[in-house]
Amino acid sequence: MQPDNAVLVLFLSCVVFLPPTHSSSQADLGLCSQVYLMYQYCTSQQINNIADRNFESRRSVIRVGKAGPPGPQGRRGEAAVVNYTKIFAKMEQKFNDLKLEFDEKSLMYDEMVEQTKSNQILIKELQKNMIQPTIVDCQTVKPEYAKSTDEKGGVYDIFRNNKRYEVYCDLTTDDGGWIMFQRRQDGSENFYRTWNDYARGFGNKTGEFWLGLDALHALTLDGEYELRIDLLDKEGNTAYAKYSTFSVGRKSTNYVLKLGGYSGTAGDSMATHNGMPFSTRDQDNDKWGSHCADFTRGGWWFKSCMYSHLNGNYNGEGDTRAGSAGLYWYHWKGYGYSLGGSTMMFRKKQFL
Ligand SMILES: [Ca+2]
Repeated sequence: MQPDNAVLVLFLSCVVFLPPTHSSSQADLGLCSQVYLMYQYCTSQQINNIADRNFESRRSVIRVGKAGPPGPQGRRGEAAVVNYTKIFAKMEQKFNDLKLEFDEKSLMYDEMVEQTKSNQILIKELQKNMIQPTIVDCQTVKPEYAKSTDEKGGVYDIFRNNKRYEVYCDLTTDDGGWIMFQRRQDGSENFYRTWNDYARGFGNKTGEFWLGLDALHALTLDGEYELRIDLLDKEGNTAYAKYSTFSVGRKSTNYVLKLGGYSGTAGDSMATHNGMPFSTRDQDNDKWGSHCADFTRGGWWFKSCMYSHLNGNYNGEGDTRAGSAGLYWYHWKGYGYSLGGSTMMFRKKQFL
């Protein structure tokens, strides 16, 4: 039995069972009154104990009045109820602040990643620019620096005396390392050109082209070079001529040709041209009374006039007629046959 219930039983007992004598009844009723007050006190204490465990319910509880003992005093300046709404608001604000900070940091991270990528590209460019000037010919080119490639080689920049030359490198034929300076294959390029054109070069390095007499002189000036000429007829047959020495003189010599030491399968149709200056449609330096370059429609080291001429007119497919202006290599096909293609290239001699 709960204490407050025990007090209630005591109160009821004192009212029912006490003898109703006048002298003693008032004193007994006063006792009952005190017992009743004890019951009220116990009841109020029980209610307050429950309220202490629940702040919200505590607010709706009717507190004991002046008759009961005073309840616990709250702290000054603070609400009796915990303000969860305010706490949530502060937490939300803090969360938003952290999210903002995180977004800013993420943006900084992204910018750093982009900057790192740019720096890596810059470093590669710097390394390339530092390494490239040491590449002086097609024997030292690095595949990663190719501007374009095909099954035999590719287009590269090489450097000689601090000057850049864009060349096609044949990296396959006869152990590779060749700087190509002439290619004929389809008649797509006009070779009946002026002195300045032949001096500077023309055409497309991946197709038909002439590298240029200025470049030929600069690139064969120092050291010893060998020359290789590959020929293709209209039936798909090939032949080659190789010379163990090769150089082209300066402009003041009209780019005089020096070569010797023939070997190969095509026959030596260049020996006649050794020591001859270059001639073009607008500059006659040949030994003939007339104008070989004009007569044969192309620039060459003409004498009077030629046993070979690979810069003449290119006939269409299957057309081998030469006339006066075909692609000649006399010691392979004679004067009556115009070839289907040619390449001319040189490389520094290797001394083992
Ligand atoms: Ca002449």
